[in-house]
Amino acid sequence: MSDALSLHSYWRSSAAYRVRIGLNLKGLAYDIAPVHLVRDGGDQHRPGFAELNPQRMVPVLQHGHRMLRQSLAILEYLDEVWPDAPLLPATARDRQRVRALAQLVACDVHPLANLRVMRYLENDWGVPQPERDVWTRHWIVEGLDAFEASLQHHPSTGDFCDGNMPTIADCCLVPQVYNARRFAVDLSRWPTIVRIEQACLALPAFDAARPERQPDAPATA
Ligand SMILES: N[C@@H](CCC(=O)N[C@@H](CS)C(=O)NCC(=O)O)C(=O)O
Repeated sequence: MSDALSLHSYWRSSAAYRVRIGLNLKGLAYDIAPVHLVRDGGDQHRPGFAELNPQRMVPVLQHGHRMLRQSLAILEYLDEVWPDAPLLPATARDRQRVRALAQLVACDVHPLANLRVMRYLENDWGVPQPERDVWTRHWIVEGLDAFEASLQHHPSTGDFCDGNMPTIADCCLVPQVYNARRFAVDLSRWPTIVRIEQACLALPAFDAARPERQPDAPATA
C-alpha cells in the first residue's frame, strides 16, 4: 500500500495553505490535487467529492489510503507521524498558547468569511458584494486585533508566534494575513503580526506554499 501524500487543495484556500506550509516545514514530498472551488459551481459539489470529504471542503490530505480532514487536525497528525521540525512547542503551557492562537484564526475568524458563508449571504439573503466585503473585513479586523494583542509584550513571542521556530500558529496566521491583504485591510495596526508574517515568508517552506506559487494558480495571480 502506497504511503504517498497527496493534498486536495485550492490555490487560494487558506485552510489548504496552512497544510502546505506544514508539509513544507516537515520537508515532506507531496502532490497537489487541485480542487477548483469556484468554477462551474465548484468541484467540491461534484457527486464524488463527498467520498473525499463529506463536508465538501478542502484541504483533504490523502496519506496512502487514509483521507485526512480538517487543517488543524492534519497539522497535528503530521507532527505526530513526523516529529522532526516540530510544529508545536515543548511545554504544555506553550502548546496551549500556540493552539489557542491557531484556533483564534481557524475557528473564530476564517469560518465567518468562508466561500459557502459568502454564497449563502449572496444567494439566500441577497447581500450585495460591498456589504459582504464589509462583513469579511469586520471579522478579520476583530480577530487579528485580538491576535496582535495576544502577541504583543508576551514573553513567548519571538521571531515567530512562539519563540524562534514556526508552529501551527504561524501556519494559520500567514494565510489569514494573505486574506486580509486580499480584502485591502490596513495592516499597519498590527506591527507584530506583520513582522512575524515577513519572517515566515522569508523561509522557503512558507514561500513555496504561497497561493501564487501553486500549480492551479492562474497565471495572473
Ligand atoms: N475547518 C476547516 C475549514 C476548511 C475550509 O473552510 N475550506 C474552504 C476553503 S478555505 C472550502 O473548502 N470551502 C468550500 C466552500 O465553502 O464551498 C479546515 O480547517 O480544514
